[in-house]
This record gives sequence, structure tokens and C-alpha cells, in this order.
Amino acid sequence: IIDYNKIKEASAKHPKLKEINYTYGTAGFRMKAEYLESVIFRVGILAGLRSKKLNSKVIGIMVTASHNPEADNGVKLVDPNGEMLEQRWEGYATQLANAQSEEDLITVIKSIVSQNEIDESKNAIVVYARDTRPSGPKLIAALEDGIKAINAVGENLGIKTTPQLHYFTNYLNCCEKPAEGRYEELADKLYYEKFANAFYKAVGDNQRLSTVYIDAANGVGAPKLRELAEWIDKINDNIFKVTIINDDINARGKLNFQCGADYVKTGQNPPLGLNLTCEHRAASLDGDADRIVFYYVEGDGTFRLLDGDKIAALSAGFIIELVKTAGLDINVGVVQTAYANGSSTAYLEEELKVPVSCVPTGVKHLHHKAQEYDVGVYFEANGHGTILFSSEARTAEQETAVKKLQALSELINQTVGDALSDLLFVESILMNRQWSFQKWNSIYTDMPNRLVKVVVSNRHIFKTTNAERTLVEPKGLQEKIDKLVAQYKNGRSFVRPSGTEDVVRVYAEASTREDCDELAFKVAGLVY
Ligand code: 16G
Ligand code: ZN
Repeated sequence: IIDYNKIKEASAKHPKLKEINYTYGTAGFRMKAEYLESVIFRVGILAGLRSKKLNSKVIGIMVTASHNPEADNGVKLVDPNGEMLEQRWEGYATQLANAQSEEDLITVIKSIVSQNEIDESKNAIVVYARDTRPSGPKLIAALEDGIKAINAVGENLGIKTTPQLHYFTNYLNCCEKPAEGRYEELADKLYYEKFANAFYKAVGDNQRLSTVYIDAANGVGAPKLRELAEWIDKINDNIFKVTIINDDINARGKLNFQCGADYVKTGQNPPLGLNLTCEHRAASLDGDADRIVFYYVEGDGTFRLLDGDKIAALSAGFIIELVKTAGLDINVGVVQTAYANGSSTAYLEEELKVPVSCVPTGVKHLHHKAQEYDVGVYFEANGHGTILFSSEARTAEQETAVKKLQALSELINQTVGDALSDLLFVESILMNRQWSFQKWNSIYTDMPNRLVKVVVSNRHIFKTTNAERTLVEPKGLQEKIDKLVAQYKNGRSFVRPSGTEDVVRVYAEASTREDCDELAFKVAGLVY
């Protein structure tokens, strides 16, 4: 039963700051860590309510701000199947976070209980983890107060990557409950064991490739990848060689600073601390290890990025080949956002002849669309993505191609995009194909592109349609953009409000670097 007095008392220790209006957005709640204490306390309560509503299923909570600066933090809820929180409950999260007084908070809780006919007497179970941010422990303490206030059982998983938390939440709900051992260690062990074994299966007896240099953004990906690589070594120490750089998780100020997937993708240059020569294969993770981008430099020093679009193309190409070889009746589809490079879309549609759909930014949109295919490949250009295999695609026939397909389906983290699982997935395809990064890059040539952010007084006046590719408001602006775009060969540009920052983003693409930069600059000028 819910003890409302207990909640009131506990909440008084984590009062809501007056001046702030919170929104549960694409990435949950995310902002400067010092504004988050009351919010995280309330997220603990919400997770308890959600668990009660879903018959005591386990709900996950991740405390992270991903690629944001070290001073930020954030929190996200994970549903029992490991997917993002159901959309209607995002609204409840926002309402709870904004309740000003203790009285208001109780009113909101009671209305969630009654709207969802929640049985207050049901048990509630939640698991939670955090990344390596210095503000993490204090916020976890506030979270625990919220979990206790609603009489939920809470299991602290300690420091984990975001995808590990998604994976373990799903595991607890669908697999046998672990009989012994602390959850904190189990969550690592089960994860390493699963992905190391699947990698071994997927690479078969193909020869290993050269060392991959991983920029771990000085975040949680560093220790976790190191341990995962040790597990792989235990099975066979001659299939995967990795060198981790930017692995300093203890020094202040280093997390995501001039390194990590977002830095590399946005700036289209290598991170601090990595001396790239043309022999190197490299990749960058983000601060919670759910994004990865690969890259290398040419002999002449040109930087080549293998981003989410290239990962999607590599994966789709290999999977389609396996499906054909095995003669399976399985449909493969790719889901992209407006940020996908035009050349990648053309390659998928024209060369691979695979259906491509475009959806708004944010994992929940991509994930849901991908579920419509037997095999749904989705990657955002920024390096977040995964592949969903329906049970249809996981048949038990014993043919080699089918076996390989099955191994791949086990190697990819199907709950959410996962940098570590994606890394092994890509590596296994490259090993099967014996492809270099150069060969992989050559499947198509990226159109020069530029992403800029524009600070505006109110980003909420920007409204989009057509999977964010067309502005409907402010009125007349889209026509002006269209006119500009028409002046450039292969020009493409769109404007959308960010879901995570107080800015408007402008994306532009054109045949040459100069044209593309000029187009981005001019469109930004229209927005400003
Ligand atoms: C978050 C999303 C990412 C999206 C980005 C867009 C998840 C796990 N991550 O990082 O998918 O691309 O936000 O940010 O959902 P924006 O709206 O600020 O451009
Ligand atoms: Zn992330």
C-alpha cells in the first residue's frame, strides 16, 4: 500500500527548485546536475508506480547524461522489455517533476494511480545504475529515497553502461531470476558471457583483423570494454585485439572533453589523445557507451568517418546476403532519420534494394518502426542503433548461413543501441568479409554535410512534419529554405528544434564541401 505521508516527508528533503520547468524529452530528463535532485527522487516514485501497474515487473532507471558535458546529468526510465518508457508515462514523469509543493506531488501521484487503476498493494521492483559522472552518487542517494518512499524494492547495479541496464532489465523480466550473487556483479557477468560467446560464434574460423583503437570518452565504456575483451580472450585469445585510450574515468573534467563519438561525428576529426596513422583502425564511444562511430585516415591524412549510416549499410548488406544464400523468406528493412547521408539512402535503395523508411529523431521512433520488419536495421547517423530480429528470423534450421544469421542475432543487443555490442557486430562482419575500413568505406561516398546549432529565443516555435524534414512553422520559412536549397547541386537541408538542448539544429548536404558549408550557413541565417 502507498504511504502518502511517508512520501511527503521524504519529498521535503528533496524540494523542487522554484524557477525550473522540467520536461521528460528524447533523452529523459537531462540538465545541469545540481537541478536534478528533486526530479530523480520523483523518478524513483514513478518507477515504483510503473512496476505496480505492470504486475510487479522490474523497471530500470539509468542515471546518465550520455555525451553531454561532465557537469550535466540525467535520468531515464526503462520498461520491462528493455525498451524506452511508454510515451504516455513520459507525460506523467513531466507532471511529477513539476509539482511544486508536497501537496501537489501527492495530487499528481493519486491521479496517476486512479487513471491507471493501479493496485497499490502490488509489490514494486526497480533496478538502477549510473555512469561515471561525479554527481552520480548524490543523485543515486536521492533516487533511493524515492524508491524507499513508495516501498519499492530497489537493486543498485552500481556503474554500468546504458545498454547494460537495458539488457539486464529485460533479462530479469524474461529469464529465470538469478538465484544467487549480487545483481551488481551478475549484470556484468551475464552481459559479458552472452556477447563474448555470440562474438565467438559469429566470427567462425575467419582470421582476426588488426587492433582496433577505442576512444572511450573517459567514460564507463572504458572499464566495461576492457572486461568484455578479457572474456573474449578467455574463449579464444586470437580473435579480437583492442587498445583502449581516453580511459581515465577518475580525473575530473575529462569525460567527453574533446573526445567521444559525438565530438568526432560533429567535428569530423579525431579525438584528443589519439595519434592516427593510416594503419590504424579506430572508433569512439560516447559517455554511456550507447553510441559508436568508426574512422581512419588516408595516406594523405584525410579523415574518414564510418558513422551510423555506414554501419547500417554494412549490416544490411551482410544480412541480405545471408538471407539470400539460405533462401529464407524474410524481409529486411532499414530505418533512418533525416540526418542520414543522402548517399547512404541511395546505396540502400538502389544497390541493396532494401526498403528504407525515415522517422523523427529519437530511438523510440526508430525502434518501433524497425519492429515492423522480420529484420529491422536502425542506426542514427550519430552512431546509435541496433538490429531487431523477429522470431520469424530466428528459425532453427541448421544451414551455415542460417547459423551465422542466428549468431548475429545473438551478438546484437536488441533492447537498445549498444556501442560495445555494435563494435563486436561490425568486427564480426568485417572478419567474415575480410574487409579493411577502406574497403568498408568505399561501398558508397558520403555527401559532404554539415550540422550547426543556432541559439534562438524560443525553439518551440519551430514545428516540423514529414519526419522532421519540412517546417510548418514559422510560416513561410520552409519556402525560403527550399529556394536556397534549389541553388545547390544535390542540395538538401532541414531545420528542427533539438529535443535535448535549447537550440535549433540546421543540417545541410551538397555535392561539394564549399557548397555544403555555404548552404548550412545561409539556412542558419534564415533561422536566426
Ligand atoms: C538523444 C537520443 C538520440 C538522438 C538525440 C537527438 C536516445 C538514446 N538518444 O541523444 O537518439 O539522436 O537525442 O538530440 O534516445 P537532439 O534532439 O538534441 O538533436
Ligand atoms: Zn549515449
